[in-house]
Amino acid sequence: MNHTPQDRAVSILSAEPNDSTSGLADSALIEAARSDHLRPVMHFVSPAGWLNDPNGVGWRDGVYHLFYQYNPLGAFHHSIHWGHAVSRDLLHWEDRPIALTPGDGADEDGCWSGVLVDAPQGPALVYSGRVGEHELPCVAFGSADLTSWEPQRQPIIDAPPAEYQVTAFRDHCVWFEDGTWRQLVGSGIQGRGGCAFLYESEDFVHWQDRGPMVVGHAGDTDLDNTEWTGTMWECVDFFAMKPGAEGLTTAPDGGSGHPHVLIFSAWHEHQTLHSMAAVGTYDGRTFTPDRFQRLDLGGRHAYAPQTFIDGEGRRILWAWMQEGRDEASQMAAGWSGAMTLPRRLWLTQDLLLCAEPVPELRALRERELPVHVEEQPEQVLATGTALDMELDLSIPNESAISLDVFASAPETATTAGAGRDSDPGTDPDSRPEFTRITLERETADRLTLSVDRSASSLNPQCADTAHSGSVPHREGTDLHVRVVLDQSSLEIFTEGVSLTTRVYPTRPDAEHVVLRRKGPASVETAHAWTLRPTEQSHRQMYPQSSH
Ligand code: DQQ
Repeated sequence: MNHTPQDRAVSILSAEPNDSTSGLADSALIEAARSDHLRPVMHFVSPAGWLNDPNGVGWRDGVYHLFYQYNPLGAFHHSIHWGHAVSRDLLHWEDRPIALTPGDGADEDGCWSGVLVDAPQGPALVYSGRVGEHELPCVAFGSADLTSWEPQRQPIIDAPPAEYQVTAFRDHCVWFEDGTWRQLVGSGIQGRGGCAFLYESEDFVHWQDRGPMVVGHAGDTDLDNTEWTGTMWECVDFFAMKPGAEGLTTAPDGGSGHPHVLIFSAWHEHQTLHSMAAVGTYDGRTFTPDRFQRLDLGGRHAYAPQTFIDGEGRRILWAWMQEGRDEASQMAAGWSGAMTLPRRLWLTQDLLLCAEPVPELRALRERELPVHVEEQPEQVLATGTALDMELDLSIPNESAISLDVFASAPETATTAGAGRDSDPGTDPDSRPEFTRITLERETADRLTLSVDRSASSLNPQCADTAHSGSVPHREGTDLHVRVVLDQSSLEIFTEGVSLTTRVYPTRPDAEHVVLRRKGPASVETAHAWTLRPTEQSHRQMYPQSSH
């Protein structure tokens, strides 16, 4: 397989400002970001600069809180702060002052990922303070309105458990269970696999080591195996969930007898691989996975997810939509990273963790486009680069349906097998661009969903590897597919499976959606809407309090 350097990003990019754009004034960064046509218009993005993991996600008194890994100095991973934004509808966000800034002491080189907790002392952010190349658990206590924070600048756990040789030790999940505070720290044990260490505390100040709650099996290093669990588990997130479409969920509860879910991001030697979920049994001390699954078929483009329970009792997830263009392009664009759409989770009776966009997102539909499905095997279905589409499909045996999105004008887009390497004699600037989504029948019970990015961009510095995976679906039953496009992001949802990726079209006409059918497949219904932009009109790199 031909991997461009951007196919696997490292969790710590070059880390030092080494380009002229890093010295840009705040207003110039914001202006650069806003003028980039590849910046999503209805996904959450930082004012400009760098964004990675969602942190401290939560709901309090009707308000959603989204904290996130943020570098206000520029679009590179360095000196990580915690940005903060609030929303009442999960769609429109208002910036709040930066919550955490690296300081003297335990977080002098960065305030890495963590969570928001209602601690006995009041609101608390439990996060990973970074010094040099190492992280340790830290805490900051905050005001009731969650806008001002006092980092303690002392680790709350002094070191990883001494009896294990760990691959790394960071990221947190904290809950109250059976009269005790519990904390997981993401890690890995050399020679064994990723793991989550469990700690307990009576007072949220002193934390006792209870050993590994669960250890994976690293096995052989296989970076191309999309189901490999890696050698370290980043961003652990743990909760109970009852099987059923309602997604009934609680904090972990070893006495409940309910299935438990551990979400983590598989990592290996600075490479961010993909997010996964383990579903299994928790007895209050040990978690025994029955199965591991991919959380999203787009690999690192839906990385470091974190979940919370909202006022309606839904478990909602955001993940970091990591970029797929090179570092220099990110720096020049003045921004990097976006959140996925907020997704509601539930567990099937077969203990498969599923996701779909929250229904609130329908409110962003601006205009319904006329969509007429015709008989011919290939047609333009819609035009736009910020679109929400819903289709009901029938894909019987030996058939497939493809949608080319971000596709240049059809005369060129329809060239069979066209791709960057397929016709070296063609003028490079007139080659077609398209990103091909395909759903193909595999068995009576299963489809394959894939995305081919080999012709997504004429810019050779963009990730071009394909994504694919299985979708459980019984032939002859309804098949509903949702596709959301937002400038450089693509999210596909079907049967509870999601696939998130990033593409960077360069051609001004790369705005068509082209439908193709193979064999007896058919489109029963198809709808498309343009999407309303949601970004606030005035943003600052260092937002001030509105109170
Ligand atoms: N991102 C954070 C870490 C985490 C990683 C650093 C995952 O805490 O392990 O920005 O993307």
